[in-house]
Amino acid sequence: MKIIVLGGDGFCGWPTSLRLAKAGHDVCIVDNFSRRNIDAELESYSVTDIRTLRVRVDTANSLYDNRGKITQEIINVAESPNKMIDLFKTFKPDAVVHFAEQRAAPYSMISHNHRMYTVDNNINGTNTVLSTIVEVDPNIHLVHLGTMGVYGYSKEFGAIPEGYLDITIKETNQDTSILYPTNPGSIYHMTKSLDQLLFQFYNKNWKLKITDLHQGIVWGTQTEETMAAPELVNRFDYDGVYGTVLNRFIVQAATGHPLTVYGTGGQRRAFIHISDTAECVKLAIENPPENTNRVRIFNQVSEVRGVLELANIIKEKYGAEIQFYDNPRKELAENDLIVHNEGLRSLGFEPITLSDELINDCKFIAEQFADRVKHKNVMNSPKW
Ligand code: USQ
Repeated sequence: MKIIVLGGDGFCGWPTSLRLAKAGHDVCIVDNFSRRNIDAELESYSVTDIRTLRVRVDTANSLYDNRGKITQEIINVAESPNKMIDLFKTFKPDAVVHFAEQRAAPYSMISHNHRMYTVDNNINGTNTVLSTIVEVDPNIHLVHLGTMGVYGYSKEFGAIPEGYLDITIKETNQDTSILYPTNPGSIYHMTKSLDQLLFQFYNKNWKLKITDLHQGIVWGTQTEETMAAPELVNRFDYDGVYGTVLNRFIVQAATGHPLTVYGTGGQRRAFIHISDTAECVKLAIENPPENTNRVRIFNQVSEVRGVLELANIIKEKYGAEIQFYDNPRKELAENDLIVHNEGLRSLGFEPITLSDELINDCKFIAEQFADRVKHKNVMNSPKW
């Protein structure tokens, strides 16, 4: 297949692009390096020494001789509707993967400018992709990286279904299913909730083929493909803005920082290893929806874990200390969470769950690059 990966230089986009190319698909990576620019803004860089996109792509192509070819285009998706149309007309994709959104909840809550940027970038970006598909070829399958955060994290309506909630309308006693009521906890998560409305409308009006993947918290850094050469190494964030909780705990253990549990650590969340991110996107692309009656929504998650539970695992393994901090976020201090993930499983997804080996691999990388970790960035989250 021919696949455009929007945001293909990022933490999830890069390993996914490699997985797709290795599977024989031609991949066009579109990126404007916004994530690398934010590194400079926050003065906080990936623990690993990531190479330029040019070097990454050339290295991958030299390894994948008889497989898919990777090309790159530097485009700001949200601001360049005409360039997007030209690209789609020349590349003629069968599928588009949309990772090109600002993805950190804390970043979206720093200031007025950060709220504006996150909404402008994410909503315009998604609308541009959808409108480009309408204009060029409505048969293109759009695979979007959504988030578990659109549901909120509660058992208010029971176990979290895959996008749609079965309800009975009291007045008519009629059974139906509705888009799950959204309950975002940050401006970032709110943009992914708004994305859902855009998808519903474009699907209703133009019958677009859309898969929205509500992903949990990604942990880990390397995949089989990014390990194939040092030039392919994936990024690894540990700071209080972009670092996700388990990766932060692993870097903290590797650098002698106490494990930073926010509040009581009673928050339960869905987790997925970075290798499964790539695998699930590949499965969604290779198995497009059978019809366009509605947007297809899958929960892209492997397992549910508690924050304190994870801290205790890292503490036991590496003898780290746990420190409790006032939670900088407005979120439930404690919650229960059950999440359905049968959709991707029915396509062959076999979740990689937390294992000593994978945690050790991750810690090994953190130790290797420990001198790149800036302690002042560990607790730089804004409060909201
Ligand atoms: N937390 C701590 N200590 C830390 C960092 C985080 O206790 O040092 C807690 C937070 O308070 C929160 C939980 O860990 O309860 C998860 O925080 P996180 O920063 O790992 O993840 P989050 O902000 O939810 O965002 C991440 C990704 C985002 C994705 C989302 C999936 O950055 O792109 O959409 O995970 S989900 O959380 O399932 O909505």
